[in-house]
Amino acid sequence: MRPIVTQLPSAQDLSDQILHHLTHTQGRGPEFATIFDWRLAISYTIRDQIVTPWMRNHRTSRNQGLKRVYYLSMEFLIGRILGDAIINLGLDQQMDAALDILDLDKQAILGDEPDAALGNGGLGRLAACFMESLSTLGVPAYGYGIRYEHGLFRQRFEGGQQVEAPEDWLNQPHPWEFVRVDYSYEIGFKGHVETVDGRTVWHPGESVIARAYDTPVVGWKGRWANTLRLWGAQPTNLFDLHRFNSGDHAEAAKPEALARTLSRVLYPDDTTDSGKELRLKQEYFLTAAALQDILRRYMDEHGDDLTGLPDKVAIQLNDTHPAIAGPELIRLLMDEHGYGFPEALQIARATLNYTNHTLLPEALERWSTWLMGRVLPRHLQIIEMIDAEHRTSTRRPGHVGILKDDQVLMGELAFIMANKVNGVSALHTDLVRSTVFYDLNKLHGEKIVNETNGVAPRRWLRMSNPPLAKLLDATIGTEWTGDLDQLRLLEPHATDPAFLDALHAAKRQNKVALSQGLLADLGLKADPDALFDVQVKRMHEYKRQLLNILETIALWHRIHESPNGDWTPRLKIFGGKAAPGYWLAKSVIHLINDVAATINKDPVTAKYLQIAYPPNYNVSMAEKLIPAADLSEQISTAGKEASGTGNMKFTMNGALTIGTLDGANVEIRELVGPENFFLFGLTAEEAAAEKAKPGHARAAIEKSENMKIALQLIAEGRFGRAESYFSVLDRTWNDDPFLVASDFDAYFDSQRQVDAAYRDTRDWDRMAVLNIARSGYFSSDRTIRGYMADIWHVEPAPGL
Ligand code: TH1
Repeated sequence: MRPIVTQLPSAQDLSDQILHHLTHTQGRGPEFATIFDWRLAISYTIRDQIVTPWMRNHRTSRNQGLKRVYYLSMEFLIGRILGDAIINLGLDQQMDAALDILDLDKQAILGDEPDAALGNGGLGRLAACFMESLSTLGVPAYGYGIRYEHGLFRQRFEGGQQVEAPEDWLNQPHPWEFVRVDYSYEIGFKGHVETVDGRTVWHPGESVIARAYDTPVVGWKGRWANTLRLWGAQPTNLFDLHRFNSGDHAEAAKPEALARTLSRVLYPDDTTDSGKELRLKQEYFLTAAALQDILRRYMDEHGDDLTGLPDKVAIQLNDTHPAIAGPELIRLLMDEHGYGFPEALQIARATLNYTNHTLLPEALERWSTWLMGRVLPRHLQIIEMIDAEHRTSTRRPGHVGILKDDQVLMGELAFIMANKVNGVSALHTDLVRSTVFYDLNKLHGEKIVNETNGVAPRRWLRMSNPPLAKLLDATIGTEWTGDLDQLRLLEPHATDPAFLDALHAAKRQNKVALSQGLLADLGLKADPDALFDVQVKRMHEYKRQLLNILETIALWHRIHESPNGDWTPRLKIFGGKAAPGYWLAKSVIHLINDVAATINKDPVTAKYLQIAYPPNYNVSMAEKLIPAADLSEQISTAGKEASGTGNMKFTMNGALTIGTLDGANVEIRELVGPENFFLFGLTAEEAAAEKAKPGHARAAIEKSENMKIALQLIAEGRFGRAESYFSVLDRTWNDDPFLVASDFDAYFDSQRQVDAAYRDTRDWDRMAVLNIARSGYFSSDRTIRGYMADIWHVEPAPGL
């Protein structure tokens, strides 16, 4: 293939184009332009640079009939786009110079972009990193999701308690999307099913239009760009004028009301199934629109014979949320294209794959057959056929199946319909085999594979940590950005004092910047030389923010006992949202804020201990906090965190981890070396055994002086009225399902080892270098290569 010579625009070109867009797209002269106007002009200028490879790649895939990957996900937690696009296009220096010419403040411009928060946490952010890596590797791919008008809610604290406010990123023009009015599909719900001449026809009782909104996703060096296609709901044209004229306005507006609610808001539950009818409709809306689009494109390119579908199409289901894809694809093949059930089943099975992201029972989706039959009557019939076929073909009637106790088990459905099923870390995949899918794994031994998660180094290192990126470039060259294994070249520098000084200075620069932000936003005066100890993630009992805050209280008490002791100064940083209905998680937020209020104003301990809990943790905040962290808290109850991806970002940015043997922590520890990782706590196996012991909580608390003190201080009302956290205290004493008490002393002791280690600055920095140098495995490029080889059987486009 002819190499594509792309001339990068100069700073002057960029500034000319920005002024052009400011005038001709924004309709504003420079003298009246706001930050917003400038940001849009700059975004259009950068977008122009992406559109060229995007269209070229599109043609290549089509003309050469390349196999494509389709990633179906209810969540894409994208964050801001502009800064990442500039980096990926390799235009950062030119853009800096262009902004100098125009006398604009880059941080103010980038900071003006709202986060696209179309996801809850790790699962949605993983989908976004995967889209970037697919483009970086030049794999033809589409991401399919929902264009939620309101992303994840905004979090405020009032009296220390979480208050939710709607998020409205689409209240202002979004410069990155292209509306495709011509790609619109009708999506039906409810109604009845009829058989005419042996052919089944579903007559939906209501319907909406799914309209495509495309965002280009550009990869490293701008060589390839894929499409994130988000579906927005539009009312069908069935507006009932007759009804309206006869005065029945409510009834006439129904199609509009359904359309408005479908893509209105993201469900704010992370790792919990809400079981609501609207959620099932959203899942079907995404899936049905995506499948119609995939089949249309396939038939355009390869004709009407759909038996070849698996050769050109690999579909990945991001958890069970789009698992209705199995029945829907069979329905399309049978009812719309005339295939028989066995053939349709075979085609669908060869095309679909399923990623499991959690073992938590509350996250495993199940729908009552009643609801499924009402919303998707034809699909319930097909699910019954799949279930019956599976029971017969595996000769295990009544053993393992999709339908159980009048419920449709979506995990079982996804598993049975998938060619490959994958877990997201080595430990998690083992547990998938031995627990949730124990029976199915015995029947289909080859189906389950592991693909350990990863994160995009362009966003999570080069973009978010300029001081470190610059040091890496100067030390090992720039190739690490597209080939993260090259970080290995740093290892010899771990003993080089000059390099260690430079690394220390880079980290300190990030800590100073963060301190300035904390002062401005929270009025907190942080000492940049204190140990920055960070736990940022969704608030959930299994993630054990409670363990962290109880340890903080116990430490505070110990410092009080000997205020002239030689304590290591620490800033404890928390960040994260609780699902609005998750009362226990919300009372942990309340507790952390109350403890922070008390400890931060204590003059006796002020030098040694501070707590910061900035509200509204999101992707953009992660980009500031992670590069400034010394210590990464990954302290979930072993066996509960499927993988974690924040843990990888911290390691890459030179934080050391204090953590349990859970999820990808296991692999992080093996790779960076056990001597460079602070391990504590029960293993998954030990934890399961401990939980089974009656009275384990009380027994563990009785044994731990430090835990008792912490609980007692709370109960005494030292941080606020004890009644506020009664449910948390009661659960800890009497149930403690996530073993905070059993792991408390081990955690406390491990933290004291952290204190000691941090005082030896040289050695700490040496360990940080080794963490960075050995983190290359956690690039999502490596993960995507794994999916390509083991699951999708696709190649990059020729020449990439
Ligand atoms: C998360 C897992 O909890 C986390 O361990 C993992 O790193 C991440 O997925 C990516 O693999 C999950 N998020 C959700 C969200 C919902 C349902 C299940 C999960 S599992 C809504």
